[in-house]
Amino acid sequence: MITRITKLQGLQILDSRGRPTVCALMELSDGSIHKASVPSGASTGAHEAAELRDHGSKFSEKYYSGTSVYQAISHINNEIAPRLIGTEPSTLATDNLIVELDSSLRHERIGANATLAVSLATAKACAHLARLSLAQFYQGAGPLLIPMPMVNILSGGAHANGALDIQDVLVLPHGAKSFSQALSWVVAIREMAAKAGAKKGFVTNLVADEGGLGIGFESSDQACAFVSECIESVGLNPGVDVSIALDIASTQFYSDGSYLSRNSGKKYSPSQWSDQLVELVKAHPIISIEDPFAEDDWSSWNSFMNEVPPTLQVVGDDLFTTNLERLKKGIAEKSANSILIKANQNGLITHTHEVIKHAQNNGFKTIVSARSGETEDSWLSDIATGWSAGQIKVGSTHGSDRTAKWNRLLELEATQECVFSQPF
Ligand code: 2PG
Ligand code: MG
Repeated sequence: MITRITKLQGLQILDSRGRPTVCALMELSDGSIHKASVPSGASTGAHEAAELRDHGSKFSEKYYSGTSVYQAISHINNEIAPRLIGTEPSTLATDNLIVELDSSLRHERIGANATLAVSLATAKACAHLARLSLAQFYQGAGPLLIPMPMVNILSGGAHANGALDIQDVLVLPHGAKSFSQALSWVVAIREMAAKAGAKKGFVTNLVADEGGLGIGFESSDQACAFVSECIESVGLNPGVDVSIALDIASTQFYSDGSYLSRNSGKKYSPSQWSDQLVELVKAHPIISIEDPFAEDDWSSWNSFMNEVPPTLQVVGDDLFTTNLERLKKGIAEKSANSILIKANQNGLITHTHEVIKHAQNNGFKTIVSARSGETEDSWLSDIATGWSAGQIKVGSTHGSDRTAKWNRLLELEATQECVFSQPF
């Protein structure tokens, strides 16, 4: 007997920053219900799919300062649901329908928050019908590849009120033999950072959006040296067991062709900024650097790639915005060697899957990433695993919006046949 969609409902819920976001509930004729919630960014790229918020519309809810998502929800309930009810769940059919209803690349009219919620709820319903977890549904036969965690220790930029120019100082525990061991190392480093930071007189009991410490170091150099010390203080070897990853998120401080450092108070031309970063990478055990240049400063990306060792992971986040055309340009121009994959930058799960496959087929490393505004939903861990991403970035180890993802990976590792990714 064919199982059909009997109900699809959008609703407004809250994300980890206390802002409204979209959740979709899909009910099937076998009585099962599949729920998916979408995240939201702060350092968003100009080329991302467009979230629909109610600012200035008749839907706008005063106490949410225009950030409510009632229009997006009404699009789910009044436009998408009537077309999907009675059909068999299929991710391709759902995503094709959405494209038919809103052909704009950024899903401006329906809202990428609405489109992704429905797309993901459909994927969960399909996995259920196949009697598989979402990870296995995408993986097919064979052991699951549990991704290497990239974990936030220090936060700056838009996530911590500009405590540091750069947005994140993260760690990659690439010497670990299992995901659970990797996570235990990172928890120890995060605890050590709080203790050592307090000893140096910093306030460390306030955490940033993603659970990292918003310590106001004077420079990126100081912040990297501090994280290296913390790695050593817990008995691990920087550069061997655990290395540093940076998310510069430089679009945030790029203006009129220059990079403006709040830390140094200086203005850098792209080539001076590149020199700064090359020095930083040389001085510390850094193996990954994300968004070193602004989202449309393409030529600087390519020059930087020629300057740094090929072993350095150079990651495009705002540069690519999980968009196939931008990725193709980046591959052709040798702008980067890795891509951050965020489903809500794209808006549809099948299209996001195409982007990651294209990146992998072209030798790029891939990192599936959460957003700074998250929910307790853990689909991210399943898709990172099922799509063999190799790496996952979720923020820090604090906050149940973050631990939901880590805990889901611990569960997969403990209960399924798995191998732990070794991308470095
Ligand atoms: C990023 C993300 C996650 P946001 O820049 O990589 O850290 O931040 O969700 O604010 O874009
Ligand atoms: Mg980023």
